Amino acid sequence: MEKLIITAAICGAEVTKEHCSCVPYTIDEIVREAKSAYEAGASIIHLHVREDDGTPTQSKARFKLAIDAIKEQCPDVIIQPSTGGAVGMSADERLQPTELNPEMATLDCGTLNFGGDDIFVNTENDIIEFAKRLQFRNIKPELECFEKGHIDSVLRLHKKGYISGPLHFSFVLGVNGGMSGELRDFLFMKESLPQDATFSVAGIGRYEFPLATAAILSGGHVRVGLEDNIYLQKGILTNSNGELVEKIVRIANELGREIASPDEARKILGI
Ligand code: KMH
Ligand code: ZN
Repeated sequence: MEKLIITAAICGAEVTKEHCSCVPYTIDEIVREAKSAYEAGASIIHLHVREDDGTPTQSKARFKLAIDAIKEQCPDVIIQPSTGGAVGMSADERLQPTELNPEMATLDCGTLNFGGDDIFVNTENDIIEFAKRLQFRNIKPELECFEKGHIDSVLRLHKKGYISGPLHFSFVLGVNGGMSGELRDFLFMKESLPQDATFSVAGIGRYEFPLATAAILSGGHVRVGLEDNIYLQKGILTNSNGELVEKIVRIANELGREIASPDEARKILGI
């Protein structure tokens, strides 16, 4: 089996220090969390940024500060800025970090309810515009799919040439409004992919570690981090993103799956 690529989603846009005190807001805190994840074995940092008071922002300048500071501490890590940002942001706002030409960025592949009254809007035309931007700048898309219909959209847009291969999917399962993170849902998603695609799984909340284990066993890759889950185990908050990554490394070691370095991850993903 290929080595395991671990992505750390260290910050997100929704989780706050009230949920878990180690959620990073300032640049120093973001670097601290990225470094802890990288040193534990993460080869990709999925990055959102915040103002110092915790407000989510897609500001190009703020991303540049964070990326430069992370690169000083973790020189070879792959940085994957979010183009999802936070619910309610405009497409132009969300796309700002692509102007920094990162190696990767997310591409959200469909609209869904996002808990409560929020709707995370990604129309087909939005997806095409975002995909064109990534293609133009030679940025590898991480194809975030929150349910099976999103995979179908990707395959249709890939056929039309809007999304170039090799395709790398990320199943984000367990969002309230998206597909749940039961094993059967994961298997349905995985079996819907073309043979030559790679995939990673991000299980939200209690789904994080069971789905990570399923991904490790089935040749997929894994995303963990405070964006998705703040608990190390039931009722025990994590002290850092690094602790969440360490747990994945322990599980992977037990199951005989080696961990990919950032350069090995680049090869696997065709970056
Ligand atoms: N914050 C969510 C609304 C992404 O990073 O591309 C969207 C999100 C997806 O987190
Ligand atoms: Zn995100």
